[in-house]
Amino acid sequence: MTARKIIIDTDPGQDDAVAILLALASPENMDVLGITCVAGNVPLELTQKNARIVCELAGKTDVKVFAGCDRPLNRPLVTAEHVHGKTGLDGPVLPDPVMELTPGHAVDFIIETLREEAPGTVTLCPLGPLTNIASAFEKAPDIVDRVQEIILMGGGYFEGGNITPSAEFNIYVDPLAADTVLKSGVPIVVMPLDVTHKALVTKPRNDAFRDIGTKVGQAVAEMTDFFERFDKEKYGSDGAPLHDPCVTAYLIDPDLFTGRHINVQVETQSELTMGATVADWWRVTDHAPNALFIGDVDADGFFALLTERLARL
Ligand SMILES: [Ca+2]
Repeated sequence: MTARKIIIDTDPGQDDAVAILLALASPENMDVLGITCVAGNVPLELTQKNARIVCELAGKTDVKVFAGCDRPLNRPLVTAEHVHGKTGLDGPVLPDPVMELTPGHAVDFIIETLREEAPGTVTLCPLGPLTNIASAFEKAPDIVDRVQEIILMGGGYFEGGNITPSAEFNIYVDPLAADTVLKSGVPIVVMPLDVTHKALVTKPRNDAFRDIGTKVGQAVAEMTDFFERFDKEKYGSDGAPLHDPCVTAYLIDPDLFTGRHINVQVETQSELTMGATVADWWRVTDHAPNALFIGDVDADGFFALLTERLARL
């Protein structure tokens, strides 16, 4: 199997950081063409900086990191410092990045890359609001058919929402962008809260990160420690869900996950349910499937993979 060419579109975020580290630790599975940053968990100024901090933590300073959209398509930006801390990457003390942003706009990088690479060979991995991806599709409709697959973290159905009662954060921040992506016709895999809430960082799993005994293992343990404080209080669960790494883990071992090919649509009108992902899990309509909506994960297998790969960095 050859490594899949991917673009990681992200708003780091501790769980984004772990997803990026997993990708950078797995060159046989993923060739990271670039990391494109978007406003989400924290403003763009911080997400683009955090992405570079994470690359430096991994010792991969040659990765291209681009800044992208600083606000959603048609709504004011909503951020999540209450979860991720003021910097977005609270927890470990990590140095400011020395590596610089790659010149150019993230949206243009996505467009140019899809035009340059052979059709059907580039996979997009959005880990935040879908503003950059939707903007690229709108600016250059010719690239849509050239995308191999989109594997995204976002949405929720049985688990409801985590920013409003009915909406998951990434989709809520830019519902119009999510709508554009889900209607694009590109093959899509969705990692909703329904699956990420099963990928919980329990104490033994957190200890396993720390026991790797490296700078990366220590930093990951401290990041998950940080946002566990919030999630335990909120959900009373055993630990915090590690949302975004589900995306990059899927590229390594899709058999860890199970889901259904179904129709998924986004609410873009109602303020009450704005950003809700209406998933036809029970196939009660004849709306054509547009996504593989993941519902379950082999959590022990997922954390074993994560720990093994992070130990490489
Ligand atoms: Ca994220």
